[in-house]
Amino acid sequence: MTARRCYLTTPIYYVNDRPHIGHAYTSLATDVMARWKRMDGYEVFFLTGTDEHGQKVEKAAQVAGEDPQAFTDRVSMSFRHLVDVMGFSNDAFIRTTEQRHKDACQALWNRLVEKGEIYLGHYEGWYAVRDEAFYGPDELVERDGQKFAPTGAPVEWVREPSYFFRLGAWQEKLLRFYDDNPDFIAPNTRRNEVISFVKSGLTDLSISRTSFTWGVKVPNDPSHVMYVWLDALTNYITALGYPDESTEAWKKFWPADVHFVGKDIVRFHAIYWPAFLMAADLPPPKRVFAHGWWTNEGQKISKSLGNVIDPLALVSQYGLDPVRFFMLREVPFGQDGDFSKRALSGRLNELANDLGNLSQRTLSLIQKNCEGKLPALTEPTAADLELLGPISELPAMMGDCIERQAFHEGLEKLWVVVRLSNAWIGQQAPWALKKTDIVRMAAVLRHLHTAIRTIATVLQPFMPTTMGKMLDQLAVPEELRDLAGLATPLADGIALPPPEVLFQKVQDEVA
Ligand code: ME8
Repeated sequence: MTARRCYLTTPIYYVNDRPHIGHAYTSLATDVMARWKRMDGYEVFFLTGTDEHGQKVEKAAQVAGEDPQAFTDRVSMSFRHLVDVMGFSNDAFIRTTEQRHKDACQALWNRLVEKGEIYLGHYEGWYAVRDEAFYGPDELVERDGQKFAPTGAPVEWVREPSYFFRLGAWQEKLLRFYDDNPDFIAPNTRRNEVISFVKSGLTDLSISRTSFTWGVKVPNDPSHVMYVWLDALTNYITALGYPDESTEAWKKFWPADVHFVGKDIVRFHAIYWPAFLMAADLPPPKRVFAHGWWTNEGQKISKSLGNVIDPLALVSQYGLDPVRFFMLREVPFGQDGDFSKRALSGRLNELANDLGNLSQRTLSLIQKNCEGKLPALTEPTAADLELLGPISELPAMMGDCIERQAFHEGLEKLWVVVRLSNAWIGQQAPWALKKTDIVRMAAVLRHLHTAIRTIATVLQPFMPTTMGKMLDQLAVPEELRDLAGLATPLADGIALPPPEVLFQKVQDEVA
């Protein structure tokens, strides 16, 4: 049996600015998978952190009038704060200015030198500081006589001595690697883009800069700092103890199971990173999943438009779990999505009307009609199986969706069952059975309890606090809240606390 272990990462975020909804989104998806895997009995290592070197961060520090280290110390804290506010369950938070990380980068560099993968030359070409990326002349677009990267970032002409990584020599090996590992890049649109980019020809990659100093020094040539992407990508192995490959963490968790990234940084993760690793004789990660881009009320999010969405403000206005639910329910993971107040209100009302209503109705009937005690479990009838059949399939269904990072699909399918449960309670009408068949009423309420328990258990990774409260109301003991725990029925007759409303309805807001 393969070990039940799982290593999941978020990108490490640039500390040039405050966190926004995009950062919260990538980390949220990673958090949900990490929580799911833990609940499924896996040993999980979930890593996030901050990317603190490079020209972009150096410039932001200059603009702020601060020393780069003091600046990065300060801004990095705001990403730690985001972790707390969003309830992320990461096992570690890495900063690229840590000494252990600089050591790891230099060790990887030395290994690449030993393997003959690095040579000294001269770089001359286009560079976009905003993207920290080199672009070929044929990739640029021209507007008003000025050249821009395909991302819209301004580019500048750079000419300086540089070390190069022999990326060109990796073209065929990368293509073979994608072929042998069809799940390495997801979704498929991104995979196709990467493959066609690689097929169009790879040139050697400039991996050092001499025109600024805020970076990891190149071993034996301190006039160069490493290209920030070589530095940044290495974080995924630093965190496991690299270059010490004898650590427990390294042996347990490398290669990573999924690197969660936005579609903007696929090239770095799906081309450069496996090439660096294979060149250093290290195994490449198993999968890179690139999600789409959020817009705000139909507009691209940008500082200049002043429409950046602050996740902290959202959480303080709507509450954490509704925001977590909204982000993964609203948009198919992998596609672009739009944030609008109207969509958010719609999803919050869905929580209140469907899930809140189901549990509130069931639990208050148990409170009122069964003295607050869990009715006895009975053999299900054919009618009961119409509820319990789909309910029993939820854990496997969600597990399958999460394995594919199809969070939206998992929630969509689960919601069908929430609605079915509400329809079932309507058909069974336990409130009417009270007068006609009290035994049947008790049986119906017990099956509804089972249904809500399963739904709440499966939803815990998405809404940990609220589902924790729902499981409290259902009197599910802590040790039975994982997936394996679902197999153990609760004892008949245990006391349930009086139910409380868990989701508030909101007025529809139109922006
Ligand atoms: O690229 N919608 O850091 P970064 C969705 N340091 N997601 C978004 C988004 C949006 N509008 N805007 C940003 C870097 N993101 C590098 C990564 S990893 C070794 C180094 C998310 O601060 C998305 O995940 O620019 C994107 O990939 C990431 O933030 C970029 O964060």
